[in-house]
Amino acid sequence: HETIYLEDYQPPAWLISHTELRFELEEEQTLVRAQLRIQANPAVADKRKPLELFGDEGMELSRLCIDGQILEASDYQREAGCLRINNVPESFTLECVTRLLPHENTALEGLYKSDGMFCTQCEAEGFRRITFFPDRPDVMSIFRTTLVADKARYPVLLSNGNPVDTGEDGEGRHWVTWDDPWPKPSYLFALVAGDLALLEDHYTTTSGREVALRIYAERKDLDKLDYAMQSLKNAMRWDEEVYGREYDLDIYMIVAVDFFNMGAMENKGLNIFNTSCVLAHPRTTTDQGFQRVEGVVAHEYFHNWSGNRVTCRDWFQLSLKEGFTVFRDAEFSADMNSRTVKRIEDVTLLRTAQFAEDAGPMAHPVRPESYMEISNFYTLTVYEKGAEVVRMLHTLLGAELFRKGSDLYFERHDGQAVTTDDFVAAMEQVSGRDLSQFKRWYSQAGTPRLQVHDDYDPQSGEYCLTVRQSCPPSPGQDHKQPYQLPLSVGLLAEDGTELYTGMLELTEEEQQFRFDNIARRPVPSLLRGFSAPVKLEYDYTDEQLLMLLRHDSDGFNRWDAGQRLCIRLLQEQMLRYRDGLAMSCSEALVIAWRQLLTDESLDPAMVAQCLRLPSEAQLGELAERIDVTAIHEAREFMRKALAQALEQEWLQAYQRCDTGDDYTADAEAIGRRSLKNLALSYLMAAGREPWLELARQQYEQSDNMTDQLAALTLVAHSEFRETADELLQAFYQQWQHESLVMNQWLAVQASDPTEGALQRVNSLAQHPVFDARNPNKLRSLIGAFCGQNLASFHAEDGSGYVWLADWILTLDRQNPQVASRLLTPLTRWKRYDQGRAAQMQAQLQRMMDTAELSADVYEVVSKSLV
Ligand code: B3K
Ligand code: ZN
Repeated sequence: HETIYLEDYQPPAWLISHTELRFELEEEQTLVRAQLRIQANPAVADKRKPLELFGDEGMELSRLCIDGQILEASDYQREAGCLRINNVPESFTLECVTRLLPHENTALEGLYKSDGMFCTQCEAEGFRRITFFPDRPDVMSIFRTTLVADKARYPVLLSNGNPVDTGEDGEGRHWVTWDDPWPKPSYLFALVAGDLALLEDHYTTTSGREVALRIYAERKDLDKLDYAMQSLKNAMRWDEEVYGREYDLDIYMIVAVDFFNMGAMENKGLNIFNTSCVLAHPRTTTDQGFQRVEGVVAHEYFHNWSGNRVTCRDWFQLSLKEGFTVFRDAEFSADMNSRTVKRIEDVTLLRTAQFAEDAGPMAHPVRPESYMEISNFYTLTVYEKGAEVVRMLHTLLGAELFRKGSDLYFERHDGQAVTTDDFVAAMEQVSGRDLSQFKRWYSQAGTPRLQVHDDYDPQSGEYCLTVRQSCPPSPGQDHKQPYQLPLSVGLLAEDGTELYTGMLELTEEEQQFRFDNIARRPVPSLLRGFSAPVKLEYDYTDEQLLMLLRHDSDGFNRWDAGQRLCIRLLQEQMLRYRDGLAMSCSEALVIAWRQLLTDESLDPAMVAQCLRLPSEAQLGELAERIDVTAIHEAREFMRKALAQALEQEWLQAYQRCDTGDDYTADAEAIGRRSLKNLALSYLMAAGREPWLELARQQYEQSDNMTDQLAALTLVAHSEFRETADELLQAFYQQWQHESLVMNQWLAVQASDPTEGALQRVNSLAQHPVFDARNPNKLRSLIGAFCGQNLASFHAEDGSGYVWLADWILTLDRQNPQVASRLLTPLTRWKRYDQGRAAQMQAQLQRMMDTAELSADVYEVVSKSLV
């Protein structure tokens, strides 16, 4: 397996102006005829270069012509994913016919079948599984695509752009030709053929273009498309208002497919979505599911500008489109719902999973420098940290200049394939600032650490903050240069009055900031709104944190103060547990929580966020050595203690939030349900029979999946095994025909921490609702067990590790991308105690010793073993 380096980038020697494709879709095979209009790239000096096209090794080439002349086998060479043709003219038409077997394509890359329909996934390098092509994002061409298929089986034939012609071929076959006027790279190509139902609506853009909006799904899911449609219209309006970006075709299509490696794909004019990111109905979809649909629909829509009209020069620039688009969709969701809650959720994900990635063997900069398999770099670092980097630019420049910069970026690079440097250059130009130091955020990996100290001189009234920044080494980067970053700060008096509010800018390794006329020693509120993706250390007292939790004017930092306090208390209990001492719960915490829980003037969504203990995964990320058992025991102890100490208050909060209103998916209703179900979870943790009855009642009487699934999960994870089995069985009976609901059913059981978890997941893998070819099912079973059931996965005998490794080896032959992704938990072996680390390492070694690993799994395993 070969490594590709950013520094080796060369512009393409050949350009394609037009790509004409004809797909003969049949049950046993698909024939693809591609006609490419090719010219030598005038910007590349060496004109005698052979033509090199990418093409998957397994793809059958049945015809190859240049300007109508069939090529002899001696005119070209095929080797390792590449087709080389020597002695081609300056400009010519290449015709190429390939034969594909979509029904055997289990990798779900290129052309494949999902539940009887044909669909494609081409990002990043799937187009080379369809035909021979310069399959790289900086080669953009105009596509015209004809699909031919049996009319009864595949009445709907879709591709990018607009339908321009259609007809019947006799023998029950029909065809449709699609024309996409916008030049695009091959990774944005898509087709769909199937028997699909459709929800149609329309949208008028600010300049008056009428756009048909069509969302396609299986007929049985037609009632689950309204929310995606509304989200799409909201996103279109938002992008016009906030970024001045309009849609540019007459049709915008979304198709829902059940077999999909990721969330969704932004193919030009024809988005293809994992059903889990588009279908939504109150009866079958949780609040979280609704918000995911809204966010992903918006994300893919926003790519039409940040990704499609302006695309990436090469895959090292992936964050150019992904980081920016995640920032855009996060701001959209913040505007549609609660800004602070959205921020808390995003930061929690970053701190839990991205920080862990930064500290692991696959750590890489937002703009990676090398890769073996690009699919391994669709990561939290490229997406979420990349979005934080764009957010910092927004903070440093301010909203107005940032918008000017984005306008300039879109205008200057429309129709081009560009780099993150080009993005930053636009921001530099409009602001007149030098952002060269800032660009270290793109080139250096690892999570920076900020250590803050303060001094106060009561005589002079001067307060001084000293900030030291550092960043730990990461693979290939031993020493890091200081970053430029915005540090949003408030200074509070003891009674909570705000004495200072502002944004400090860090550029040095160590810097001091002085504040005058401060009458008393203030409490600093640091890194407000999480203004930079760093780990901030300041030696707060418990009292200071409690004060911030009550009074900080920054909602995010109010929450964060509470979390810091919980983390500290949990870490103390972990030590006590390890030393065999009795654990205890702080009375001050109970009092603070009681205040939050009983103050009816507070936003229930925020209260719920504040009263949630940090997850086991997050506690693990924070630990030097991860002690799975101590984390689990300390957290369970605290949960139970807080449950019992506040039992009446939890019940009152439950009753207050249980309004009996009809289901709506707005932020307020979602916030109420989140506090209600959190209260129920603490009542269940208190462990008394009446609360089991309350949960059962909620399970039976709720009219929405949020409440039903919350109750099911709590009972299923409790010691009340009889009721647990009864409800799991009832849930199965009720929902066995809803594939997405069955995913939840699998995940609930896979994440059940009670005794015997491995045995349960093993038998679920044999259950008829499970299908090892469907990535959603794999994530629900294997992903949930290894990622959310930490105590079981990390069982001391190593059984969880062997189980995962067995799965990876099986899946790698079938779907390398999914295999490589599921492998993540094993890569963190160095963070665990010796016994566990050795067993995890042994499983990685076992995989390494297996012949013929895919590039995907090979890259992750080999880097993890270093
Ligand atoms: N751009 C796609 C990612 C596809 C990755 C395939 N390996 C989804 C998105 O970020 O919008
Ligand atoms: Zn994206």
